[in-house]
Amino acid sequence: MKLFSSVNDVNDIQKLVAEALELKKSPYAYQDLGKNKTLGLVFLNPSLRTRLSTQKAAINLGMSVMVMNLDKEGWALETEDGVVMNGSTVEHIREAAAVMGQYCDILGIRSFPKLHNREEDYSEGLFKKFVKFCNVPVVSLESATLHPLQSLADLITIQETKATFRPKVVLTWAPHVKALPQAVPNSFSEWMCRAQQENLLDFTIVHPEGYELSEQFTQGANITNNQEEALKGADFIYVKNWSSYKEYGKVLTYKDGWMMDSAKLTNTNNAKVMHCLPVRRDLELASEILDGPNSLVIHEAGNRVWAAQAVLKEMLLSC
Ligand code: SN0
Repeated sequence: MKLFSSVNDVNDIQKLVAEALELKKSPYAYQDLGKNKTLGLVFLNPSLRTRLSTQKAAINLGMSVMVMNLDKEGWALETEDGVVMNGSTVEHIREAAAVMGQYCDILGIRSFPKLHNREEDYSEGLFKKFVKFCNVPVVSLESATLHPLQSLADLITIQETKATFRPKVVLTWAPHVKALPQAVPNSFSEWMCRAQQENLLDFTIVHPEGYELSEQFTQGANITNNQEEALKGADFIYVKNWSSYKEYGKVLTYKDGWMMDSAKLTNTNNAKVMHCLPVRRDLELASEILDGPNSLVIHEAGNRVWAAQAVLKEMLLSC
C-alpha cells in the first residue's frame, strides 16, 4: 500500500480489519518491521487521537517518529502554482513536501478544509500536491474531505463488538455551535457503504434537511430526515455534526431535538453509541450516554492504534 486516503485505496477491508485485530492481540509481533524506518507526521491543524495513536502504532512496529506542526512551527506554506511569492507565504509545498520525503520513509498529513470554497476543498489540492511532491508513501491523517484512519477504527470497533450478523448502523447528524468539516461523516459513510455491499451491516444516514452529504460518498445508504424512524432497531448509532455541503460550510437553522440522549435509545436494539471525539458534551451528545454503559467512544478511540498499525504495517511491507 503506497497511499491510504480513502476506502478506495484498500482492496480487502475485511482482511485489514482482521489484521488490525491480530495486532491488537499481539502489538509487538512486527516490532522489527519498522527498524531504521522513520514516520513523519505533519499537522496543519490540531490533533489528539490521530497524533498519539499513529505515533504509538509506529513505535509498536519499531519505527522512529518525527512530528511537525507545520501550521505553528513551519514556514508559511504556499500551495498555489504560478504565484509570485512576494506576500506572506515563505515556502512552496513543492519544496517543503519534497524535503520531508528526504527525511522520512512514510509521511502522514492532516489538512482540514477551509470551508469557504467547495470546489477547492473537494479537489483535495493540498493533499494531492503533498502526495505528488514528497515521493514516499502517504497516510491521510484527515484531509479536507475524508478521515480514513478514523473510519477504519470505526469499522474495527463495529466488527469487534457486534452481536448480530448484520447490525443496523445509523449515522446521525448532531447540533454544534461551529461549522465543522464533512470529512468524518463522508469517510464513515464511504466505509459503511462498502461494508454494506459486503453484507457486513445495514447502513442508514439521518440529518435535518439541508445537511445532505456529497453523493459520491453515500452510494447505497438509506437516507432520511426522520431521526425517530431511523433510530428504530439500531445496533450502532454514530453521532457527528457537520456543516452543510449544499450551502457550503454553513451552519443552517434546524429544529431543536437532534442531540442524542438516553430517551432516544428506547426504540433501538440497546444501541451502542459512537463518536470520533472530540465531543461537545450535552450539545452533540448527552453526558448520560457518554458516562453510561452504551457508550463505545473510549473503546473506539483505543482502536485508532490498531487501525494505524495495520495501515503502517501494509505500507512497510511495500516500501
Ligand atoms: C474535527 C472534525 O472534523 O469534525 C475533528 C474530528 C476528528 N472536529 C472538530 O474540529 C471539533 C472542533 C470543536 O470546536 O468542537
